[in-house]
Amino acid sequence: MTLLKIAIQKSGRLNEGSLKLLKDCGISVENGGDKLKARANGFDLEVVFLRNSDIPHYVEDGVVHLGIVGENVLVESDSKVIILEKLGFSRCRLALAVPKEVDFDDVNWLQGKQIATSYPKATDAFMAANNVKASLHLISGSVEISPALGLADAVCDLVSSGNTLFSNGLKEVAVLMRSEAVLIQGETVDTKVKKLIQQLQFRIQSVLNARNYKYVLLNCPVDKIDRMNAILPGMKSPSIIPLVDKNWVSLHSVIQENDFWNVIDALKAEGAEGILIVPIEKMVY
Ligand code: PRT
Repeated sequence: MTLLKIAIQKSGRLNEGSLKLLKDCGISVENGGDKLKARANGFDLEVVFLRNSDIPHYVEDGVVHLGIVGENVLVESDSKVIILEKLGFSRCRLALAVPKEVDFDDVNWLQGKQIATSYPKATDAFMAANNVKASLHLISGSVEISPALGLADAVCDLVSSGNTLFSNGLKEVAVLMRSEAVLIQGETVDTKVKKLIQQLQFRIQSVLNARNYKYVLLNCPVDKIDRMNAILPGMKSPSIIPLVDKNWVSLHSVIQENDFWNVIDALKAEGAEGILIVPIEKMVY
């Protein structure tokens, strides 16, 4: 029997989101103690627990077929892997920050300065693209403290809420890249493994689609159906359910999460009533 092997982060910011994604795909995994690997239930899958930064190498070498990593890690790694899906969790940005009292007009301020970072390749590429000559101070953790210690003039680090920068008296002045968890695959996989990857990817896509959409039910006057239809994007077009009151119908459709409030406001303005919003568990095209 062919067993698909996937590497996920052993502990850290990606671990919970990776296990939750698998769970939503109907795949449960025991994530206990010092276990380095576990056989999953619900799919022919073995899960290997590794460090985020090591996962691209294991995928490239074919030790595992798939991996879930932070996209930013791929920039720093030389591994040849393919991104199959962006997974929508562990979102962050790699940003340049300087002490808040600095009068930072543009990147030329960095000429001849020291930048502390754990992400040398992305930082070097940014400086080269902007014709800036600065020296890098490579630090593996607590990068944000280095300007206060006199070790660097600026930092280049991952930011999500921005609280760490703020509490270290720094301000964000440029975004080098945006990152989220991604599903990666090696460049070559055999046919049987490819089939399993496609099955798993199909499940993942159904889960991600569902996370991006909400199911909406509303009542509207019959003479407003066309107006509502123009507002509701839906998958094809809304379903119409007759009501006991012949002058009204119930419309059912789906709305994309990022457009949600605009659509609801427009529906209300056109006279929609009794609007119900329901989460979707899976969405299969
Ligand atoms: O040890 P291992 O190699 O497994 O993991 P790792 O060193 O990559 O560490 P981990 O678990 O911290 O991060 C895993 C991945 O999560 C990263 O590669 C990113 O893709 C993603 N991610 C998302 C983040 C953050 N958000 C984040 N905020 N990684 C790190 N941070 C740190 C950042 O370095 C800074 O120190 O959080 C601090 C800033 O957070 P805010 O919220 O104060 O802005």
